[in-house]
Amino acid sequence: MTSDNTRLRIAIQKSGRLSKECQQLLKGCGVKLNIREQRLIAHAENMPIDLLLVRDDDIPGLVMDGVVDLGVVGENVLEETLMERQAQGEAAEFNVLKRLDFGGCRLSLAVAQDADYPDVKSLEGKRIATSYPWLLKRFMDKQGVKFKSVMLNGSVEVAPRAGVADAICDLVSTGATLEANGLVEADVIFRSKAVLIQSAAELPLAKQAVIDKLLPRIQGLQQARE
Ligand code: PRT
Ligand code: ZN
Repeated sequence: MTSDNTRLRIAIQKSGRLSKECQQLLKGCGVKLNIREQRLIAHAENMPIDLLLVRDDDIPGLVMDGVVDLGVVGENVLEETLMERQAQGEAAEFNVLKRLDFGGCRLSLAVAQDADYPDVKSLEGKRIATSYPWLLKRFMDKQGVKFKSVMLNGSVEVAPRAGVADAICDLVSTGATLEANGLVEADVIFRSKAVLIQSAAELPLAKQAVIDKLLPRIQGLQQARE
């Protein structure tokens, strides 16, 4: 990354469910981007902004460590990272500048369609596969239900059929993936949207001025879409 500390650094997802809308958002704010495949960095042509194109999981940490000034990430990933870092005594500060109108989904418990699930207590002592162990644990602790976490970073929805878990806790939007895997949504534990976050570090005036320009434009774009 260039060491030019006058350009605002924004981390967005390189490729995935948030990337297109993040790029459109910036474009809508008048930021001219020249994003080339396989590049970690993209420089805006008409504003002092550099984009860092990364895995979504890396975005909260980059903001909390002050490596970038802003980031766009799902609240699910943000909250999970926050709890993990707090537990490990790592820096975990940031400010939410704006909740965005895309990336909507929910983190839900799901069980086999033929499972007996009167309520979450029926998962007592069961194995639950998830990529979100901290969010899951917080919910289950609140409910007073003990369980065994099976950490999977992908293919969570096949875990019950594969016999490695009794239930799953995964992101859902349309529900098609659950249905295709013979599962039903049992309880919603977290509702998420993409958010724009800022590092807690104090910014040079020039960078703050760019943020002050972007924010009302984002606000305007979102209002126009309502
Ligand atoms: O490579 P990288 O690590 O950057 O990407 P990723 O594969 O980890 O993330 P990605 O692109 O799948 O999702 C990025 C973010 O989009 C998530 O962190 C959420 O904030 C948001 N989001 C919104 C979703 C979904 N909707 C979603 N449906 N993320 C994932 N899914 C998956 C879900 O895990 C399941 O496999 O889609 C499937 C369920 O979708 P339905 O429509 O069948 O219910
Ligand atoms: Zn990811």
